[in-house]
Amino acid sequence: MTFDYKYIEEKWRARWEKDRVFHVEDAGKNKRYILDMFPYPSGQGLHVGHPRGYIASDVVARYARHKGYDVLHPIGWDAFGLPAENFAIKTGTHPRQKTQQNIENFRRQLKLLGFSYDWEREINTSDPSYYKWTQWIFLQLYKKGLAYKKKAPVNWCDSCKTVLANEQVIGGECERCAGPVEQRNLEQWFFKITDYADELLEKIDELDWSDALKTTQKNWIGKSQGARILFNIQDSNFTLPIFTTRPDTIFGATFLVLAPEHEALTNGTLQIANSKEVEEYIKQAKKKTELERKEGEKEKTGIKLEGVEAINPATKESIPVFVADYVLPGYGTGAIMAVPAHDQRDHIFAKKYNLPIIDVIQQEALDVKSKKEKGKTEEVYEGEGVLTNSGKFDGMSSEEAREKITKFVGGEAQTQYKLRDWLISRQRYWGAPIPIIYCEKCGEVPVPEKDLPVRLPDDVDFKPTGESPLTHAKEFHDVQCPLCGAPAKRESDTMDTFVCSSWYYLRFTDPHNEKEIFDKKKVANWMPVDLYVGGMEHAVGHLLYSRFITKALRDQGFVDFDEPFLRVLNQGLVLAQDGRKMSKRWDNVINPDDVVEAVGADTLRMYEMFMGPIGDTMPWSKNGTMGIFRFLNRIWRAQENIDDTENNALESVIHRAIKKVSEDIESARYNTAVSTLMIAFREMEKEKTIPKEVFKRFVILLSPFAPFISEELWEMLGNKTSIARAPWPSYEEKYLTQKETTIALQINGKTRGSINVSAGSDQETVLGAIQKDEKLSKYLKDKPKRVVFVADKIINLII
Ligand code: ANZ
Ligand code: ZN
Repeated sequence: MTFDYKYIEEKWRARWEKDRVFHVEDAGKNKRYILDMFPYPSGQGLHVGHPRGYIASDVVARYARHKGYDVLHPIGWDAFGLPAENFAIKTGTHPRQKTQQNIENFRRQLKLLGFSYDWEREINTSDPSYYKWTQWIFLQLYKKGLAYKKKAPVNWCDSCKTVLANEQVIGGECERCAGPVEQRNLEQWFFKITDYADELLEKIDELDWSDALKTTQKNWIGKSQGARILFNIQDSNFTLPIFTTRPDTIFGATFLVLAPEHEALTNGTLQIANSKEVEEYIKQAKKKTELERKEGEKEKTGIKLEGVEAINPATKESIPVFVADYVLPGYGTGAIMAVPAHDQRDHIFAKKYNLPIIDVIQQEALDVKSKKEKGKTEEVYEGEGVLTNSGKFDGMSSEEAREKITKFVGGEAQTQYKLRDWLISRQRYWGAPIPIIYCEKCGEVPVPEKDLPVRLPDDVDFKPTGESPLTHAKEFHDVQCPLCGAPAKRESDTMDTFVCSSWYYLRFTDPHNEKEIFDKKKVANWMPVDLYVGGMEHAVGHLLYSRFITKALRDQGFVDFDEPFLRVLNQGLVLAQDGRKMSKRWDNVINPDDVVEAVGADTLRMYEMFMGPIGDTMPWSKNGTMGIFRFLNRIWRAQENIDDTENNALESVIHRAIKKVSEDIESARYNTAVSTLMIAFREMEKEKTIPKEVFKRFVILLSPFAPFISEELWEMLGNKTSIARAPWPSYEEKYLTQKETTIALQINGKTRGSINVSAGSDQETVLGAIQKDEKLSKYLKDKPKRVVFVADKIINLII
């Protein structure tokens, strides 16, 4: 008998669909919402790395069904976005058509792998029935002042011809095309996520997320406690506020620095003698990316503002003022007091322009000595210590001095966040239109809710020009003002696709609702998501945006919980066999279609769980898949050895496996769950026969990992309904604690040896063990006339 995986998989795929096995209606008392980060349906289809997270979540979803939960396990498509549009520009295929094709391929591939999605809940963010509600969310935020338009320095990618959110700029480059990102002053739409900065930060600690994920998000929000201190400008009424986290170092502040974007440089408040030179510098600075400006080691550039002096409020001495691009706009006040002895950047700058460097913080005495001995007094000391050269504050600890000095110079405590408002407008075609109309008389007018969706027109020239392609779609663009009826213009920017994905998990609870975004009761019953599986790359974008949207909707009474994702699991990458990332460029991409063809979906699923801890990055191994394939074949053949005998040893084996596999699934150790199955099965194989009741339970344990073969075996064992909801077996303590005992083997009353068996083994089991023992099996060559058996003690063969 061989394992005809092709036949079996096809059979069960069809059966599941026909019987709606994974369809779920409403959440009962015991619900589990298990979610994958829904995919962007790219043209390449899936490679074997993509399903790793999907398999893990499917194992959990299937396990939860066995445990009797109502399980919501949906899937859909994050279908708007640049790749489809770029493809359209290259080939002329409409993004809608291309996206549709890609979705069909993705759907086929996911079905191939046997994921237990409720396909009746499939959603597509580029469908008007979905983006209608994305636009509706925009309007709710707009009503509360959480969506606003303003001119601001923003990230511009000149090859994608669009602005980008801060979260889409990776190391100064465009996340999509890796082109350089420059700063431009443009009018754009923002969501006011900063209103929620504090709550977003505070609540992270309550979540069951990995430390890496939590830290990344915390740093992105970037809370700094510091002070805002005013510096008077000499011979003027003008005061310049700066933000510092180290007011304790103010006696060492020997100059001030303004960001090139600082308004005081251009609005006439400062009498700058060399304004031409300064203007030139400002122009140059604009060409740099934020990363180039931030880079620590590189040389710092700047220009002294001639004729401008500030007064250090602590020392009352006058100090020069510079413009330099290492000070960034939009953080703090865009101006700093520079303390070159205790800040690396200021130090580099001071060295270059020959500015005084005054030590004001001393390390602990001993450290200073050792530092001096090493001749390193020149180095910048950025840590805490004891004040020196600081007048009456000398000798005070830096911590204590922070508060005291802030008071002394009339400053005020200020909390500062790195998080910026979320830039959501894009000058691209393939996205959800922003529901705003501009009227000459009425100004900015939100589209009335009854007029939603604002449909994305199909017939548009989508070549990017820097202006949104929708500007040129006359019928779309030229409209009537909803308030006064005068001719008006529709907003032609579309929304960042991250807006679409910031709320899709809510829609899955009520995906076909045409009257409202979702039924409040359904959302309340299913949410929050119990387990969310996806890539670490979403730490600061998607996961943060979703938390914000949830909180904004909560504050308007649409949902009644604070956090969307209680537990997040980040799967590691699957590398190619050669240890490199899978890439077309290296021709090392492994397509799951081929693997399924060669060894079946069960093997692929189980192998990807077995390859290593789910969070680790692992290379693909063909040998590894073959090992799993052989394992499944052995299980298949084991059917031949099933009977109704009892076997205490195997009873104990299966109880232990039940315990371990359950615990492993619950704590995301899918790899050790698989090895537990392997170990248990090896024990079963050693026996002449496997009791049916043991095998049955084994098949249930197997089914989350290898659902197709499990269904087939389940049916062969005489079951009429799908294994998907077969109750998960339970274990009893008494079987777990069972120890081994040594039984003496006697022949005609004389001891000839001994054998180890699990305690409580019956006569059959002990005889079986003797049979298998190399040395003792000879005593069984002739059938004994009689057997005297004392459990756990003696077996006496009368020959
Ligand atoms: C004086 C000082 C002395 C500073 C010292 C640091 C060390 P975080 O922790 O990231 O919040 N800063 C303030 N605004 C800035 C801006 N717009 N662009 C660049 N740098 C800016 O950093 C806060 C510190 O970064 C502030 O504290 C300020 O330098 C600088 F021994 O003030 B500090
Ligand atoms: Zn009007």
